[in-house]
Amino acid sequence: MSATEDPITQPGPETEEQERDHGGLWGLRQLKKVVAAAKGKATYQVVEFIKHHLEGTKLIFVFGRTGTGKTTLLKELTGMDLKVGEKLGSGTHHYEICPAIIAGDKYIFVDTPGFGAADKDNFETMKDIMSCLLALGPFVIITGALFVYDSAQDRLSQDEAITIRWLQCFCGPDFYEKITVVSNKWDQLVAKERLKKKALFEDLQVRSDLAQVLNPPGRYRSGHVYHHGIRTDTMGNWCEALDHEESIPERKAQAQEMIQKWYANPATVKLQIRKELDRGTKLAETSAAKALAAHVVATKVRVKHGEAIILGTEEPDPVAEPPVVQPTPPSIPWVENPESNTFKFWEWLEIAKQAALFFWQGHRSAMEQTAQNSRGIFGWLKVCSDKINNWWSGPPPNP
Ligand SMILES: Nc1nc2c(ncn2[C@@H]2O[C@H](COP(=O)(O)OP(=O)(O)OP(=O)(O)O)[C@@H](O)[C@H]2O)c(=O)[nH]1
Ligand SMILES: [Mg+2]
Repeated sequence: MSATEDPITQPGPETEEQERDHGGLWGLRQLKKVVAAAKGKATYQVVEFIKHHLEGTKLIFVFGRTGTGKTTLLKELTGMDLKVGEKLGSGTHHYEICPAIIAGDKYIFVDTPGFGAADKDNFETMKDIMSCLLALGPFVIITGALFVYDSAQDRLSQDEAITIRWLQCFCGPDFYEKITVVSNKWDQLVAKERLKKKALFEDLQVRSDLAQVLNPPGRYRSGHVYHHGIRTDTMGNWCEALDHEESIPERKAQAQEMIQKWYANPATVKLQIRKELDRGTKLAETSAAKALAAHVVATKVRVKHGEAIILGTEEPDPVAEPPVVQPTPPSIPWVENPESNTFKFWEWLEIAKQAALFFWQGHRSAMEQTAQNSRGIFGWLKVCSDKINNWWSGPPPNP
């Protein structure tokens, strides 16, 4: 093995603290230490390659109950030929990873399976999301989350309430402004029904678990609401719903405009879960984990001392107060063995490599052409040679 192929031991130019403020759970140095400890699994060039090609990429998570139209929305946003109505992935994780360039900026959308899936424990799903952040976090900017909601519904389901509560506790109130509630599928309703559901949805924004995100207490900035596929007049009044099969270009333009407006300039926010883990809280005892286990009717999420916490429904809301300034966290990894099998760190690092390779494909038109012919990153991989897929050392081979 040549010097340039040695496992990574050199730290980057950033200080550990700067790296940690990338928004993720840990910095590139910590990732490099883990990778270096697992000799042979990845080399300096692979990690540097990922770093180079994912630099500045904005990561956006997509949540929502099954069937709300997440995949369809990502298909419209990214131009990828994703398979609607069924899940892709490798069995163990039903994630769709969609890289895209929108107005010249690189994005990765992570379509999550969501909480409440019959075949998956919620805490396991949370660990998957943690693993995704461990592997991709040091390379990308954790930019936001979309919560997709089917407009035909009358209320949030229990699983949706859990997802929104979990999101609040996982990200913390400073991140609420990065959350967009996407109301969807308006074209499936006739005009009269649409008005009725619009009023119901407005009520939900005030009375359901969405209220804390959309109208947070104190100094916190509110999340956004985006009605997908609605044509409005210049005053913002609703005119008509755009058919999801016949008006794809207009729906795509709207969705991309929304992403540009709210996510093009991300301010890095430290995730609440990271603050909790940094001060030694066990993963299972974090507010996010508690949000998964808490009874939806008997509890609520409120903000206290700058963090989202679970309270009993009968408990009084905390008085709005300025957040406590966090002490500098110790520079320890948040978990002893992030590379152990309980976390899918290596799977996600592989995905980071694939996303980097995807962006490496060069200029935009070539990428879009590839995207049109592929079903997300997993589909795209199928069109790559084994040389690329097995590449873990030396310079990157041509795809
Ligand atoms: N009328 C209408 N149908 C839609 C819209 N978006 C999605 N659908 C349909 O709803 C069904 C589910 O869409 P998907 O995009 O697969 O939903 P999903 O949220 O990804 O579902 P899961 O992958 O199971 O979580 C499909 O039959 C879509 O064609 C929309 O805006 N309008
Ligand atoms: Mg889907």
